[in-house]
Amino acid sequence: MTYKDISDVLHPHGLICQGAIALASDDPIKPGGSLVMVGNARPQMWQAFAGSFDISQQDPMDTWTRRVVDPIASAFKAQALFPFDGPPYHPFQQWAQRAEPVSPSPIGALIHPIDGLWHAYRAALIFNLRVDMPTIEKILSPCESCIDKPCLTACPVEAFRPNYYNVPACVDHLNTIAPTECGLRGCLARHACPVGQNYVYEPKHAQFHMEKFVSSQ
Ligand code: B12
Ligand code: SF4
Ligand code: SF4
Repeated sequence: MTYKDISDVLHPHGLICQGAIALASDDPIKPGGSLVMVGNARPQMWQAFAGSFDISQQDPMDTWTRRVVDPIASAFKAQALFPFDGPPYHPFQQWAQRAEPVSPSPIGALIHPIDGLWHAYRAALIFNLRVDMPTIEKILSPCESCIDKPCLTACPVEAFRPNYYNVPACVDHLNTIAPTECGLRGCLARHACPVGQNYVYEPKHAQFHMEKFVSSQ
Protein backbone atom coordinates (compact mmCIF):
# COMPACT_ATOMS: atom_id res chain seq x y z
CA MET A 1 0.00 0.00 0.00
CA THR A 2 1.27 3.45 -0.86
CA TYR A 3 0.68 7.00 0.26
CA LYS A 4 -0.98 7.58 -3.13
CA ASP A 5 -3.48 4.72 -2.51
CA ILE A 6 -4.55 6.47 0.71
CA SER A 7 -4.69 9.90 -0.99
CA ASP A 8 -6.90 8.46 -3.76
CA VAL A 9 -9.46 7.10 -1.28
CA LEU A 10 -9.58 10.39 0.67
CA HIS A 11 -9.89 12.53 -2.46
CA PRO A 12 -13.71 12.22 -3.06
CA HIS A 13 -14.26 13.55 0.49
CA GLY A 14 -12.06 16.60 -0.08
CA LEU A 15 -9.51 15.29 2.42
CA ILE A 16 -5.78 15.07 1.77
CA CYS A 17 -2.76 13.23 3.15
CA GLN A 18 -0.60 15.76 4.96
CA GLY A 19 2.60 13.75 5.25
CA ALA A 20 3.56 10.58 7.06
CA ILE A 21 5.93 9.40 9.76
CA ALA A 22 7.92 6.16 9.81
CA LEU A 23 7.62 5.18 13.47
CA ALA A 24 10.77 3.95 15.18
CA SER A 25 10.99 0.43 16.56
CA ASP A 26 10.54 1.87 20.08
CA ASP A 27 7.85 4.45 19.20
CA PRO A 28 5.08 4.48 21.83
CA ILE A 29 2.31 4.87 19.22
CA LYS A 30 2.99 1.81 17.04
CA PRO A 31 6.57 0.53 17.10
CA GLY A 32 7.87 0.00 13.56
CA GLY A 33 4.61 1.13 11.95
CA SER A 34 3.56 4.29 10.13
CA LEU A 35 1.38 7.31 10.87
CA VAL A 36 -0.31 9.16 8.01
CA MET A 37 -1.75 12.61 8.72
CA VAL A 38 -5.15 13.41 7.16
CA GLY A 39 -6.61 16.88 6.88
CA ASN A 40 -7.88 19.74 4.80
CA ALA A 41 -6.50 22.67 2.84
CA ARG A 42 -8.16 24.65 0.03
CA PRO A 43 -11.94 24.48 -0.56
CA GLN A 44 -12.52 20.78 -1.35
CA MET A 45 -13.29 19.45 2.14
CA TRP A 46 -15.75 22.24 2.94
CA GLN A 47 -17.57 21.61 -0.35
CA ALA A 48 -17.75 17.84 0.28
CA PHE A 49 -18.85 18.32 3.90
CA ALA A 50 -21.38 21.14 3.44
CA GLY A 51 -22.91 19.40 0.44
CA SER A 52 -23.50 16.11 2.25
CA PHE A 53 -24.21 16.81 5.88
CA ASP A 54 -26.69 18.52 8.21
CA ILE A 55 -24.48 21.20 9.73
CA SER A 56 -27.07 22.24 12.32
CA GLN A 57 -26.50 19.17 14.49
CA GLN A 58 -23.99 19.01 17.35
CA ASP A 59 -20.28 18.63 16.37
CA PRO A 60 -21.19 18.05 12.72
CA MET A 61 -17.67 18.15 11.31
CA ASP A 62 -16.33 15.74 13.92
CA THR A 63 -19.24 13.35 13.28
CA TRP A 64 -18.78 13.63 9.50
CA THR A 65 -15.05 13.03 9.85
CA ARG A 66 -15.57 9.82 11.84
CA ARG A 67 -18.16 8.61 9.31
CA VAL A 68 -15.75 9.21 6.44
CA VAL A 69 -12.47 8.13 8.02
CA ASP A 70 -13.46 5.08 10.11
CA PRO A 71 -14.49 2.92 7.10
CA ILE A 72 -11.36 4.01 5.22
CA ALA A 73 -9.22 3.00 8.20
CA SER A 74 -10.98 -0.39 8.40
CA ALA A 75 -10.49 -1.02 4.68
CA PHE A 76 -6.74 -0.38 5.09
CA LYS A 77 -6.58 -2.36 8.39
CA ALA A 78 -5.41 0.85 10.08
CA GLN A 79 -6.44 2.57 13.32
CA ALA A 80 -7.94 6.08 13.11
CA LEU A 81 -7.09 8.70 15.76
CA PHE A 82 -8.83 12.09 15.83
CA PRO A 83 -7.60 15.54 16.98
CA PHE A 84 -10.86 16.24 18.80
CA ASP A 85 -10.76 13.10 20.98
CA GLY A 86 -9.74 14.26 24.45
CA PRO A 87 -8.66 15.62 26.78
CA PRO A 88 -6.01 14.36 26.89
CA TYR A 89 -5.58 15.23 23.22
CA HIS A 90 -3.30 13.44 20.79
CA PRO A 91 -0.30 15.67 19.94
CA PHE A 92 -1.36 16.36 16.34
CA GLN A 93 0.77 19.47 16.01
CA GLN A 94 3.88 17.60 17.12
CA TRP A 95 3.15 14.77 14.66
CA ALA A 96 2.49 17.29 11.87
CA GLN A 97 5.92 18.85 12.34
CA ARG A 98 7.51 15.43 11.80
CA ALA A 99 5.27 14.63 8.81
CA GLU A 100 5.18 17.76 6.62
CA PRO A 101 7.06 21.07 6.23
CA VAL A 102 5.06 23.04 8.79
CA SER A 103 6.35 25.06 11.74
CA PRO A 104 4.83 26.88 14.70
CA SER A 105 3.64 30.42 14.01
CA PRO A 106 3.64 33.08 16.76
CA ILE A 107 -0.15 32.60 17.09
CA GLY A 108 -0.03 28.86 17.79
CA ALA A 109 -1.36 27.38 14.55
CA LEU A 110 1.24 25.67 12.37
CA ILE A 111 2.18 27.53 9.21
CA HIS A 112 2.55 25.74 5.87
CA PRO A 113 4.87 27.36 3.27
CA ILE A 114 2.08 27.46 0.63
CA ASP A 115 -1.27 27.17 2.44
CA GLY A 116 -0.18 29.45 5.28
CA LEU A 117 -2.48 29.17 8.31
CA TRP A 118 -5.43 27.90 6.22
CA HIS A 119 -5.28 24.16 6.83
CA ALA A 120 -6.19 21.78 9.65
CA TYR A 121 -5.83 18.18 10.74
CA ARG A 122 -8.81 15.83 10.76
CA ALA A 123 -7.35 12.42 11.59
CA ALA A 124 -4.24 10.26 11.75
CA LEU A 125 -4.15 6.74 10.32
CA ILE A 126 -1.88 4.34 12.18
CA PHE A 127 -0.55 1.33 10.25
CA ASN A 128 1.21 -1.76 11.61
CA LEU A 129 3.51 -1.80 8.62
CA ARG A 130 5.62 0.74 6.74
CA VAL A 131 3.63 2.75 4.20
CA ASP A 132 5.54 3.68 1.05
CA MET A 133 5.73 7.43 1.79
CA PRO A 134 7.26 10.56 0.25
CA THR A 135 10.31 12.16 1.87
CA ILE A 136 9.82 15.60 3.42
CA GLU A 137 11.86 18.54 2.27
CA LYS A 138 13.03 20.73 5.13
CA ILE A 139 11.87 24.30 4.41
CA LEU A 140 12.65 27.41 6.43
CA SER A 141 9.54 28.71 8.22
CA PRO A 142 8.03 31.78 6.48
CA CYS A 143 7.87 33.36 9.95
CA GLU A 144 11.70 33.52 10.05
CA SER A 145 11.78 36.16 7.31
CA CYS A 146 8.54 37.92 8.31
CA ILE A 147 9.86 41.03 10.03
CA ASP A 148 6.59 42.85 10.87
CA LYS A 149 4.65 39.78 12.05
CA PRO A 150 1.22 41.32 11.33
CA CYS A 151 -0.50 38.26 12.86
CA LEU A 152 0.53 39.57 16.29
CA THR A 153 -1.01 43.04 15.87
CA ALA A 154 -4.22 42.42 13.87
CA CYS A 155 -6.43 41.18 16.68
CA PRO A 156 -8.85 43.94 17.83
CA VAL A 157 -8.57 42.79 21.46
CA GLU A 158 -4.84 41.93 21.37
CA ALA A 159 -5.55 38.31 22.24
CA PHE A 160 -2.26 37.05 20.80
CA ARG A 161 1.13 37.53 22.36
CA PRO A 162 4.10 35.36 21.38
CA ASN A 163 3.26 31.90 22.74
CA TYR A 164 0.15 33.14 24.53
CA TYR A 165 -3.47 33.17 23.43
CA ASN A 166 -5.99 35.03 25.61
CA VAL A 167 -8.98 32.79 24.91
CA PRO A 168 -11.50 34.64 27.18
CA ALA A 169 -10.69 38.00 25.50
CA CYS A 170 -11.20 36.45 22.06
CA VAL A 171 -14.47 34.76 23.05
CA ASP A 172 -15.83 37.96 24.70
CA HIS A 173 -15.14 39.85 21.49
CA LEU A 174 -16.85 37.20 19.34
CA ASN A 175 -19.83 37.19 21.72
CA THR A 176 -20.56 40.91 21.34
CA ILE A 177 -24.11 41.60 20.14
CA ALA A 178 -23.13 43.25 16.85
CA PRO A 179 -21.62 40.79 14.36
CA THR A 180 -17.82 40.99 14.39
CA GLU A 181 -15.54 40.83 11.36
CA CYS A 182 -13.82 37.84 12.99
CA GLY A 183 -17.15 36.05 13.27
CA LEU A 184 -18.06 36.80 9.67
CA ARG A 185 -14.68 36.20 7.97
CA GLY A 186 -12.61 34.19 10.44
CA CYS A 187 -9.82 35.19 12.84
CA LEU A 188 -8.30 38.51 11.71
CA ALA A 189 -4.89 37.47 13.03
CA ARG A 190 -4.89 34.53 10.60
CA HIS A 191 -6.14 36.79 7.80
CA ALA A 192 -3.26 39.21 8.43
CA CYS A 193 -0.65 36.61 7.47
CA PRO A 194 0.62 37.22 3.92
CA VAL A 195 1.29 33.52 3.33
CA GLY A 196 -1.50 31.42 1.76
CA GLN A 197 -3.74 34.38 0.90
CA ASN A 198 -5.09 32.44 -2.09
CA TYR A 199 -6.24 29.66 0.23
CA VAL A 200 -8.20 31.65 2.84
CA TYR A 201 -11.33 29.73 3.91
CA GLU A 202 -14.49 30.94 2.18
CA PRO A 203 -16.75 33.01 4.51
CA LYS A 204 -19.27 30.20 5.20
CA HIS A 205 -16.47 27.81 6.13
CA ALA A 206 -14.83 30.41 8.39
CA GLN A 207 -18.18 31.34 10.00
CA PHE A 208 -18.89 27.68 10.70
CA HIS A 209 -15.62 27.26 12.64
CA MET A 210 -16.00 30.52 14.54
CA GLU A 211 -19.58 29.66 15.60
CA LYS A 212 -18.56 26.17 16.73
CA PHE A 213 -15.55 27.58 18.57
CA VAL A 214 -17.64 30.18 20.47
CA SER A 215 -20.43 27.74 21.32
CA SER A 216 -17.86 25.26 22.69
CA GLN A 217 -16.53 27.83 25.22
C1 B12 B 1 -7.43 22.56 22.94
C2 B12 B 1 -7.41 23.16 21.54
C3 B12 B 1 -7.82 24.47 21.40
C4 B12 B 1 -8.23 25.33 22.58
C5 B12 B 1 -7.01 25.91 23.30
C6 B12 B 1 -5.86 26.40 22.43
C7 B12 B 1 -4.66 26.78 23.32
N1 B12 B 1 -4.73 27.90 23.98
O1 B12 B 1 -3.71 26.02 23.40
C8 B12 B 1 -9.17 26.37 21.92
C9 B12 B 1 -10.59 25.83 22.02
C10 B12 B 1 -9.14 27.78 22.47
C11 B12 B 1 -8.72 26.27 20.46
C12 B12 B 1 -9.06 27.21 19.51
C13 B12 B 1 -8.73 27.11 18.18
N2 B12 B 1 -8.06 26.11 17.58
CO1 B12 B 1 -7.42 24.56 18.51
N3 B12 B 1 -7.00 22.88 19.21
C14 B12 B 1 -7.00 22.39 20.42
C15 B12 B 1 -6.64 20.88 20.37
C16 B12 B 1 -7.98 20.10 20.39
C17 B12 B 1 -5.74 20.34 21.46
C18 B12 B 1 -4.39 21.10 21.66
C19 B12 B 1 -3.63 20.35 22.73
O2 B12 B 1 -3.82 20.61 23.91
N4 B12 B 1 -2.82 19.35 22.33
C20 B12 B 1 -2.14 18.49 23.25
C21 B12 B 1 -0.63 18.65 23.12
C22 B12 B 1 0.09 17.54 23.90
O3 B12 B 1 -0.32 18.47 21.73
P1 B12 B 1 0.79 19.37 21.01
O4 B12 B 1 0.76 18.99 19.54
O5 B12 B 1 2.07 19.33 21.72
O6 B12 B 1 0.16 20.83 21.30
C23 B12 B 1 0.48 21.98 20.61
C24 B12 B 1 -0.63 23.01 20.80
O7 B12 B 1 -1.04 23.11 22.14
C25 B12 B 1 0.08 24.25 20.30
N5 B12 B 1 -0.49 25.52 20.77
C26 B12 B 1 -0.10 26.18 21.85
N6 B12 B 1 -0.78 27.32 21.94
C27 B12 B 1 -1.65 27.40 20.89
C28 B12 B 1 -2.56 28.39 20.53
C29 B12 B 1 -3.36 28.20 19.37
C30 B12 B 1 -4.33 29.26 18.95
C31 B12 B 1 -3.22 27.01 18.61
C32 B12 B 1 -4.07 26.81 17.40
C33 B12 B 1 -2.26 26.04 19.01
C34 B12 B 1 -1.48 26.24 20.15
O8 B12 B 1 1.46 24.10 20.66
C35 B12 B 1 1.68 22.76 21.13
C36 B12 B 1 3.02 22.29 20.62
O9 B12 B 1 3.04 22.04 19.20
C37 B12 B 1 -5.91 20.82 18.98
C38 B12 B 1 -6.04 19.45 18.30
C39 B12 B 1 -4.93 18.52 18.76
N7 B12 B 1 -5.27 17.30 19.12
O10 B12 B 1 -3.77 18.91 18.80
C40 B12 B 1 -6.62 21.94 18.19
C41 B12 B 1 -5.80 22.73 17.16
C42 B12 B 1 -4.46 23.11 17.75
N8 B12 B 1 -6.62 23.92 16.97
C43 B12 B 1 -6.65 24.35 15.77
C44 B12 B 1 -7.37 25.48 15.33
C45 B12 B 1 -7.39 25.74 13.82
C46 B12 B 1 -8.03 26.30 16.23
C47 B12 B 1 -8.89 27.53 15.86
C48 B12 B 1 -8.20 28.49 14.91
C49 B12 B 1 -10.23 26.99 15.31
C50 B12 B 1 -11.10 28.00 14.55
N9 B12 B 1 -11.94 28.72 15.20
O11 B12 B 1 -11.00 28.04 13.33
C51 B12 B 1 -9.17 28.17 17.23
C52 B12 B 1 -8.41 29.46 17.51
C53 B12 B 1 -9.40 30.53 17.71
C54 B12 B 1 -9.22 31.67 16.80
N10 B12 B 1 -8.90 32.80 17.35
O12 B12 B 1 -9.38 31.52 15.61
C55 B12 B 1 -5.85 23.46 14.84
C56 B12 B 1 -4.54 24.11 14.41
C57 B12 B 1 -4.22 23.73 12.95
C58 B12 B 1 -2.86 24.18 12.58
N11 B12 B 1 -2.73 24.70 11.35
O13 B12 B 1 -1.93 24.07 13.32
C59 B12 B 1 -5.73 22.14 15.70
C60 B12 B 1 -4.44 21.33 15.47
C61 B12 B 1 -6.99 21.30 15.38
C62 B12 B 1 -7.08 20.75 13.98
N12 B12 B 1 -8.20 20.09 13.70
O14 B12 B 1 -6.23 20.90 13.12
N13 B12 B 1 -8.02 25.13 20.22
S1 SF4 C 1 2.26 36.99 9.71
FE1 SF4 C 1 4.43 36.47 9.54
S2 SF4 C 1 5.01 35.75 11.61
FE2 SF4 C 1 2.76 35.71 11.49
S3 SF4 C 1 2.26 33.62 10.85
FE3 SF4 C 1 2.39 34.85 8.97
S4 SF4 C 1 4.51 34.62 8.26
FE4 SF4 C 1 4.45 33.93 10.40
S1 SF4 D 1 -10.90 35.63 16.35
FE1 SF4 D 1 -10.72 37.88 16.41
S2 SF4 D 1 -10.73 38.34 18.63
FE2 SF4 D 1 -10.24 36.16 18.43
S3 SF4 D 1 -8.01 36.03 18.35
FE3 SF4 D 1 -8.71 36.15 16.21
S4 SF4 D 1 -8.63 38.33 15.74
FE4 SF4 D 1 -8.58 38.17 17.96
